[in-house]
Amino acid sequence: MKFTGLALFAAVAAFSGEATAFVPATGRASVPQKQSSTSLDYSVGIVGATGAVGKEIRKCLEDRGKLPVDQLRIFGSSRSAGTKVDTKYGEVAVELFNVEAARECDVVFLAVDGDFALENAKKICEGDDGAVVIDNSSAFRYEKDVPLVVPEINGKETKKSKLIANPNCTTAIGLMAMWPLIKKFGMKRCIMSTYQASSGAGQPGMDELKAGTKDYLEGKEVTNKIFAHPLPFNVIPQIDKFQDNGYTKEEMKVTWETRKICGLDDDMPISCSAVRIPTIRAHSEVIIIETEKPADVAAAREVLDAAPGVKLVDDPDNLQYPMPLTATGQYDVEVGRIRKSIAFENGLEFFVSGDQLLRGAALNAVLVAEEMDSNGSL
Ligand code: 2RA
Repeated sequence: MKFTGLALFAAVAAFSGEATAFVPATGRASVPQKQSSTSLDYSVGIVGATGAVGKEIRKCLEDRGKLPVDQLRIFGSSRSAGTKVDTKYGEVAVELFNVEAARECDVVFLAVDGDFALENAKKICEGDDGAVVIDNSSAFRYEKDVPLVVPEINGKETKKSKLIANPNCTTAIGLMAMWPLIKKFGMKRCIMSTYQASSGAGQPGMDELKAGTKDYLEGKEVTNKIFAHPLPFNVIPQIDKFQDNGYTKEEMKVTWETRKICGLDDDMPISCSAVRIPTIRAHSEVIIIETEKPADVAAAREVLDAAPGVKLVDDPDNLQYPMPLTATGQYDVEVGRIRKSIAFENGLEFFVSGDQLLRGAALNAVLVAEEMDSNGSL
Protein backbone atom coordinates (compact mmCIF):
# COMPACT_ATOMS: atom_id res chain seq x y z
CA MET A 1 0.00 0.00 0.00
CA LYS A 2 2.41 2.65 -1.16
CA PHE A 3 0.68 5.95 -1.65
CA THR A 4 2.69 6.82 -4.71
CA GLY A 5 1.54 7.12 -8.30
CA LEU A 6 -0.59 4.25 -9.45
CA ALA A 7 -0.79 2.62 -6.03
CA LEU A 8 -2.44 5.77 -4.73
CA PHE A 9 -4.98 5.52 -7.53
CA ALA A 10 -5.64 1.88 -6.63
CA ALA A 11 -6.04 2.73 -2.97
CA VAL A 12 -8.44 5.57 -3.64
CA ALA A 13 -10.50 3.34 -5.93
CA ALA A 14 -10.68 0.69 -3.22
CA PHE A 15 -11.85 3.24 -0.68
CA SER A 16 -14.69 4.18 -3.02
CA GLY A 17 -15.71 0.55 -3.30
CA GLU A 18 -14.72 0.27 -6.92
CA ALA A 19 -13.26 -3.12 -7.92
CA THR A 20 -9.80 -2.36 -9.19
CA ALA A 21 -6.92 -4.39 -10.51
CA PHE A 22 -3.78 -3.78 -8.48
CA VAL A 23 -1.49 -2.01 -10.90
CA PRO A 24 2.20 -2.72 -10.46
CA ALA A 25 4.41 0.29 -9.99
CA THR A 26 7.20 0.80 -12.51
CA GLY A 27 10.02 -1.66 -12.01
CA ARG A 28 7.89 -4.38 -10.43
CA ALA A 29 7.53 -6.44 -13.59
CA SER A 30 9.50 -9.42 -12.26
CA VAL A 31 7.40 -9.67 -9.10
CA PRO A 32 4.30 -11.85 -9.27
CA GLN A 33 1.37 -9.44 -9.08
CA LYS A 34 -2.12 -10.32 -8.04
CA GLN A 35 -5.52 -8.99 -8.85
CA SER A 36 -6.43 -7.50 -5.53
CA SER A 37 -9.60 -6.16 -4.05
CA THR A 38 -7.70 -5.52 -0.81
CA SER A 39 -5.25 -2.99 -2.15
CA LEU A 40 -4.99 -1.40 1.29
CA ASP A 41 -3.05 -4.44 2.41
CA TYR A 42 0.71 -4.43 2.53
CA SER A 43 3.57 -6.01 0.72
CA VAL A 44 5.75 -7.25 3.56
CA GLY A 45 9.34 -8.41 3.22
CA ILE A 46 11.47 -10.44 5.62
CA VAL A 47 15.22 -10.62 5.19
CA GLY A 48 16.69 -13.50 7.18
CA ALA A 49 13.39 -15.39 7.36
CA THR A 50 15.04 -18.76 7.92
CA GLY A 51 16.88 -17.71 11.10
CA ALA A 52 15.39 -18.05 14.59
CA VAL A 53 14.09 -14.46 14.72
CA GLY A 54 12.98 -14.36 11.06
CA LYS A 55 10.89 -17.51 11.52
CA GLU A 56 9.18 -15.98 14.55
CA ILE A 57 8.47 -12.74 12.67
CA ARG A 58 6.60 -14.73 10.04
CA LYS A 59 4.79 -16.71 12.73
CA CYS A 60 3.76 -13.53 14.58
CA LEU A 61 2.41 -12.01 11.35
CA GLU A 62 0.48 -15.20 10.64
CA ASP A 63 -0.77 -15.94 14.14
CA ARG A 64 -1.73 -12.40 15.12
CA GLY A 65 -3.26 -11.56 11.73
CA LYS A 66 -3.41 -7.88 12.69
CA LEU A 67 -1.16 -6.43 10.02
CA PRO A 68 -3.02 -6.75 6.73
CA VAL A 69 -0.60 -8.63 4.49
CA ASP A 70 -1.38 -8.75 0.79
CA GLN A 71 1.93 -10.25 -0.22
CA LEU A 72 4.77 -11.78 1.79
CA ARG A 73 8.21 -11.66 0.21
CA ILE A 74 11.12 -13.55 1.70
CA PHE A 75 14.65 -12.51 0.83
CA GLY A 76 17.69 -14.68 1.36
CA SER A 77 21.21 -15.40 0.22
CA SER A 78 22.15 -17.40 -2.88
CA ARG A 79 22.08 -20.48 -0.62
CA SER A 80 18.36 -20.21 0.09
CA ALA A 81 17.14 -18.32 -3.01
CA GLY A 82 14.67 -20.38 -4.99
CA THR A 83 13.61 -22.59 -2.09
CA LYS A 84 9.89 -22.59 -1.29
CA VAL A 85 8.34 -21.71 2.06
CA ASP A 86 4.74 -22.61 2.95
CA THR A 87 3.08 -19.64 4.58
CA LYS A 88 -0.42 -18.56 5.54
CA TYR A 89 -0.25 -16.28 2.52
CA GLY A 90 0.54 -19.14 0.16
CA GLU A 91 3.77 -20.72 -0.99
CA VAL A 92 6.54 -18.14 -1.17
CA ALA A 93 9.71 -18.61 -3.21
CA VAL A 94 12.74 -17.16 -1.45
CA GLU A 95 14.16 -14.32 -3.56
CA LEU A 96 17.82 -13.44 -3.74
CA PHE A 97 18.11 -10.25 -1.71
CA ASN A 98 18.65 -7.04 -3.59
CA VAL A 99 17.93 -3.50 -2.49
CA GLU A 100 15.63 -2.62 -5.39
CA ALA A 101 13.39 -5.62 -4.74
CA ALA A 102 13.24 -4.84 -1.01
CA ARG A 103 12.30 -1.22 -1.77
CA GLU A 104 9.19 -2.47 -3.57
CA CYS A 105 7.76 -3.64 -0.25
CA ASP A 106 5.80 -1.42 2.12
CA VAL A 107 7.66 -2.73 5.14
CA VAL A 108 10.79 -4.82 5.43
CA PHE A 109 11.85 -6.67 8.58
CA LEU A 110 15.61 -7.11 8.80
CA ALA A 111 16.49 -10.19 10.88
CA VAL A 112 20.13 -10.18 9.88
CA ASP A 113 23.40 -9.01 11.37
CA GLY A 114 24.46 -5.43 11.96
CA ASP A 115 26.92 -5.32 9.06
CA PHE A 116 24.19 -6.29 6.61
CA ALA A 117 21.85 -3.72 8.14
CA LEU A 118 24.51 -0.98 7.99
CA GLU A 119 25.11 -1.74 4.34
CA ASN A 120 21.47 -1.96 3.24
CA ALA A 121 18.86 -0.55 5.65
CA LYS A 122 19.09 3.10 4.63
CA LYS A 123 19.23 2.21 0.93
CA ILE A 124 15.97 0.26 1.34
CA CYS A 125 14.09 3.08 3.05
CA GLU A 126 15.51 6.26 1.50
CA GLY A 127 13.17 8.50 -0.51
CA ASP A 128 9.40 8.70 -0.66
CA ASP A 129 9.15 5.39 -2.47
CA GLY A 130 11.41 3.43 -0.13
CA ALA A 131 10.05 0.84 2.30
CA VAL A 132 9.72 1.23 6.04
CA VAL A 133 12.54 -0.80 7.60
CA ILE A 134 12.33 -2.40 11.05
CA ASP A 135 15.83 -3.50 11.95
CA ASN A 136 16.55 -6.11 14.59
CA SER A 137 20.28 -5.52 14.75
CA SER A 138 22.09 -3.02 16.95
CA ALA A 139 23.40 -1.08 13.92
CA PHE A 140 21.21 2.01 14.33
CA ARG A 141 19.91 1.81 17.90
CA TYR A 142 22.04 4.65 19.17
CA GLU A 143 21.63 7.00 16.17
CA LYS A 144 19.83 10.11 17.32
CA ASP A 145 17.43 10.24 14.37
CA VAL A 146 16.52 6.56 14.43
CA PRO A 147 13.68 5.77 16.87
CA LEU A 148 14.35 2.82 19.17
CA VAL A 149 10.91 1.52 19.93
CA VAL A 150 8.96 -0.64 22.34
CA PRO A 151 5.46 0.19 21.07
CA GLU A 152 3.80 0.10 24.51
CA ILE A 153 6.29 2.73 25.71
CA ASN A 154 7.21 5.06 22.85
CA GLY A 155 5.21 3.83 19.87
CA LYS A 156 4.50 7.37 18.69
CA GLU A 157 8.22 7.77 17.89
CA THR A 158 7.56 5.61 14.83
CA LYS A 159 6.00 8.64 13.13
CA LYS A 160 9.42 10.27 12.91
CA SER A 161 11.32 7.93 10.62
CA LYS A 162 11.07 5.18 8.02
CA LEU A 163 13.92 3.35 9.72
CA ILE A 164 13.03 1.96 13.14
CA ALA A 165 15.41 0.08 15.43
CA ASN A 166 14.16 -2.86 17.48
CA PRO A 167 15.78 -2.99 20.94
CA ASN A 168 18.05 -5.63 22.37
CA CYS A 169 16.00 -8.52 23.79
CA THR A 170 17.19 -8.00 27.36
CA THR A 171 16.15 -4.35 27.32
CA ALA A 172 12.76 -4.96 25.73
CA ILE A 173 11.84 -7.72 28.18
CA GLY A 174 12.93 -5.77 31.26
CA LEU A 175 11.23 -2.55 30.19
CA MET A 176 7.82 -4.18 29.92
CA ALA A 177 7.86 -4.39 33.73
CA MET A 178 10.02 -1.38 34.50
CA TRP A 179 8.12 1.21 32.47
CA PRO A 180 4.76 0.99 34.32
CA LEU A 181 6.69 1.26 37.61
CA ILE A 182 8.81 4.19 36.39
CA LYS A 183 5.60 6.02 35.41
CA LYS A 184 4.01 5.29 38.78
CA PHE A 185 6.90 5.85 41.19
CA GLY A 186 9.68 7.55 39.21
CA MET A 187 13.18 6.07 39.14
CA LYS A 188 16.48 7.23 40.63
CA ARG A 189 18.60 4.21 39.67
CA CYS A 190 18.34 0.64 38.44
CA ILE A 191 20.43 -2.47 39.00
CA MET A 192 19.70 -5.49 36.82
CA SER A 193 21.10 -9.03 36.76
CA THR A 194 20.19 -11.23 33.84
CA TYR A 195 19.85 -14.96 33.23
CA GLN A 196 19.90 -15.21 29.44
CA ALA A 197 18.90 -18.18 27.32
CA SER A 198 20.88 -19.80 24.51
CA SER A 199 18.44 -18.39 21.90
CA GLY A 200 20.11 -15.01 22.35
CA ALA A 201 22.80 -16.47 20.11
CA GLY A 202 20.19 -17.58 17.56
CA GLN A 203 19.48 -21.09 16.31
CA PRO A 204 23.20 -22.01 16.46
CA GLY A 205 23.17 -21.14 20.18
CA MET A 206 20.17 -23.36 20.90
CA ASP A 207 21.68 -26.16 18.80
CA GLU A 208 25.00 -25.93 20.67
CA LEU A 209 23.24 -26.15 24.04
CA LYS A 210 21.16 -29.18 23.02
CA ALA A 211 24.05 -31.05 21.41
CA GLY A 212 26.37 -30.23 24.32
CA THR A 213 23.82 -31.38 26.91
CA LYS A 214 23.44 -34.70 25.10
CA ASP A 215 27.23 -35.11 24.89
CA TYR A 216 27.60 -34.27 28.58
CA LEU A 217 24.98 -36.82 29.62
CA GLU A 218 26.63 -39.45 27.42
CA GLY A 219 29.98 -38.76 29.07
CA LYS A 220 31.48 -37.26 25.91
CA GLU A 221 33.59 -34.13 25.63
CA VAL A 222 31.47 -30.96 25.37
CA THR A 223 32.76 -28.56 22.73
CA ASN A 224 31.80 -24.92 22.20
CA LYS A 225 31.95 -22.56 19.22
CA ILE A 226 29.11 -20.13 19.78
CA PHE A 227 29.58 -19.49 23.49
CA ALA A 228 32.86 -18.56 25.15
CA HIS A 229 32.73 -21.76 27.24
CA PRO A 230 30.61 -24.93 27.25
CA LEU A 231 27.13 -23.87 28.36
CA PRO A 232 25.50 -27.14 29.54
CA PHE A 233 25.44 -27.34 33.37
CA ASN A 234 27.29 -24.04 33.51
CA VAL A 235 26.67 -20.29 33.70
CA ILE A 236 28.83 -17.83 31.78
CA PRO A 237 29.16 -14.27 33.09
CA GLN A 238 29.95 -12.84 29.67
CA ILE A 239 27.62 -11.88 26.82
CA ASP A 240 29.23 -9.98 23.94
CA LYS A 241 32.58 -8.20 24.10
CA PHE A 242 34.15 -6.54 27.13
CA GLN A 243 34.27 -2.75 27.06
CA ASP A 244 36.94 -0.44 28.50
CA ASN A 245 34.83 0.13 31.64
CA GLY A 246 34.76 -3.59 32.51
CA TYR A 247 31.13 -4.05 31.48
CA THR A 248 30.22 -6.13 28.43
CA LYS A 249 28.50 -4.62 25.40
CA GLU A 250 25.32 -6.54 26.29
CA GLU A 251 25.34 -4.88 29.71
CA MET A 252 25.92 -1.41 28.28
CA LYS A 253 23.10 -1.95 25.75
CA VAL A 254 20.68 -2.19 28.67
CA THR A 255 21.93 1.14 30.02
CA TRP A 256 21.97 3.02 26.70
CA GLU A 257 18.70 1.61 25.38
CA THR A 258 16.69 2.01 28.58
CA ARG A 259 17.62 5.70 28.71
CA LYS A 260 16.72 6.25 25.05
CA ILE A 261 13.42 4.34 24.99
CA CYS A 262 12.14 5.77 28.27
CA GLY A 263 13.40 9.28 27.57
CA LEU A 264 15.52 9.29 30.74
CA ASP A 265 18.48 11.56 31.42
CA ASP A 266 21.78 10.58 29.79
CA ASP A 267 23.29 10.09 33.23
CA MET A 268 20.48 8.01 34.79
CA PRO A 269 22.34 5.31 36.76
CA ILE A 270 21.47 1.95 35.22
CA SER A 271 23.81 -0.97 35.77
CA CYS A 272 23.50 -4.51 34.41
CA SER A 273 25.31 -7.82 34.88
CA ALA A 274 24.47 -10.16 32.00
CA VAL A 275 24.89 -13.91 32.41
CA ARG A 276 24.24 -16.76 29.99
CA ILE A 277 22.48 -19.80 31.46
CA PRO A 278 21.63 -23.17 29.91
CA THR A 279 17.98 -22.53 29.05
CA ILE A 280 16.50 -22.51 25.57
CA ARG A 281 14.59 -19.34 24.73
CA ALA A 282 13.36 -17.16 27.58
CA HIS A 283 15.50 -14.54 29.31
CA SER A 284 15.00 -13.83 33.02
CA GLU A 285 16.06 -10.75 34.95
CA VAL A 286 16.29 -9.62 38.55
CA ILE A 287 15.53 -5.91 38.52
CA ILE A 288 16.02 -3.54 41.44
CA ILE A 289 14.88 0.05 41.12
CA GLU A 290 15.33 2.86 43.56
CA THR A 291 12.16 4.90 43.23
CA GLU A 292 11.57 8.63 43.63
CA LYS A 293 8.30 8.16 45.49
CA PRO A 294 7.77 5.69 48.34
CA ALA A 295 7.39 2.23 46.87
CA ASP A 296 4.13 0.46 47.52
CA VAL A 297 3.96 -3.24 46.64
CA ALA A 298 0.17 -3.38 46.31
CA ALA A 299 0.20 -0.37 43.97
CA ALA A 300 3.07 -1.92 41.98
CA ARG A 301 1.07 -5.12 41.54
CA GLU A 302 -1.94 -3.12 40.46
CA VAL A 303 -0.12 -1.17 37.73
CA LEU A 304 1.67 -4.27 36.48
CA ASP A 305 -1.58 -6.24 36.40
CA ALA A 306 -3.08 -3.54 34.18
CA ALA A 307 -0.01 -3.06 31.96
CA PRO A 308 -0.23 -4.27 28.35
CA GLY A 309 2.20 -7.05 27.48
CA VAL A 310 2.67 -8.01 31.13
CA LYS A 311 1.40 -11.08 32.97
CA LEU A 312 1.48 -10.81 36.74
CA VAL A 313 2.66 -14.13 38.18
CA ASP A 314 3.19 -13.31 41.82
CA ASP A 315 1.77 -15.79 44.30
CA PRO A 316 4.72 -17.10 46.34
CA ASP A 317 2.44 -19.00 48.75
CA ASN A 318 1.40 -21.17 45.83
CA LEU A 319 4.90 -21.24 44.31
CA GLN A 320 3.79 -19.03 41.43
CA TYR A 321 6.47 -16.75 40.00
CA PRO A 322 7.97 -16.08 36.56
CA MET A 323 10.09 -18.83 35.02
CA PRO A 324 11.60 -19.41 31.58
CA LEU A 325 9.58 -22.59 31.12
CA THR A 326 6.26 -20.84 31.60
CA ALA A 327 7.28 -17.67 29.73
CA THR A 328 8.41 -19.59 26.64
CA GLY A 329 6.10 -19.15 23.68
CA GLN A 330 4.11 -16.37 25.40
CA TYR A 331 3.68 -12.85 24.06
CA ASP A 332 3.45 -11.42 27.57
CA VAL A 333 6.41 -10.97 29.90
CA GLU A 334 5.88 -12.61 33.30
CA VAL A 335 6.56 -10.44 36.36
CA GLY A 336 6.60 -11.56 40.00
CA ARG A 337 8.56 -11.80 43.26
CA ILE A 338 7.60 -8.16 43.74
CA ARG A 339 8.83 -6.83 47.06
CA LYS A 340 9.90 -3.63 48.75
CA SER A 341 13.68 -3.46 48.61
CA ILE A 342 15.53 -3.53 51.93
CA ALA A 343 18.57 -1.97 50.24
CA PHE A 344 16.92 1.41 49.56
CA GLU A 345 14.62 3.63 51.55
CA ASN A 346 12.34 3.66 48.51
CA GLY A 347 12.78 0.77 46.15
CA LEU A 348 11.29 -2.32 44.52
CA GLU A 349 12.78 -5.67 43.56
CA PHE A 350 11.17 -8.07 41.14
CA PHE A 351 11.82 -10.92 38.71
CA VAL A 352 10.82 -11.14 35.04
CA SER A 353 10.88 -13.89 32.42
CA GLY A 354 10.09 -13.20 28.79
CA ASP A 355 10.39 -15.10 25.54
CA GLN A 356 13.61 -13.84 23.97
CA LEU A 357 12.53 -14.53 20.40
CA LEU A 358 9.07 -12.96 20.84
CA ARG A 359 9.02 -9.85 23.07
CA GLY A 360 12.79 -9.75 22.79
CA ALA A 361 12.73 -9.61 19.00
CA ALA A 362 10.02 -10.78 16.59
CA LEU A 363 6.86 -9.78 18.47
CA ASN A 364 8.26 -6.34 19.24
CA ALA A 365 9.13 -5.84 15.56
CA VAL A 366 5.66 -6.92 14.41
CA LEU A 367 4.03 -4.67 17.05
CA VAL A 368 6.08 -1.77 15.64
CA ALA A 369 4.61 -2.46 12.20
CA GLU A 370 1.09 -2.74 13.65
CA GLU A 371 1.58 0.57 15.45
CA MET A 372 2.77 2.21 12.21
CA ASP A 373 -0.25 0.78 10.40
CA SER A 374 -2.62 2.26 12.96
CA ASN A 375 -0.89 5.65 13.23
CA GLY A 376 -0.68 6.10 9.47
CA SER A 377 3.09 5.79 9.13
CA LEU A 378 2.99 2.74 6.86
C1 2RA B 1 21.82 -12.29 23.72
N1 2RA B 1 20.82 -10.13 23.90
O1 2RA B 1 21.03 -12.75 24.54
C2 2RA B 1 21.57 -10.99 23.07
C3 2RA B 1 20.91 -11.22 21.75
N2 2RA B 1 20.35 -10.08 21.20
O2 2RA B 1 22.84 -12.85 23.37
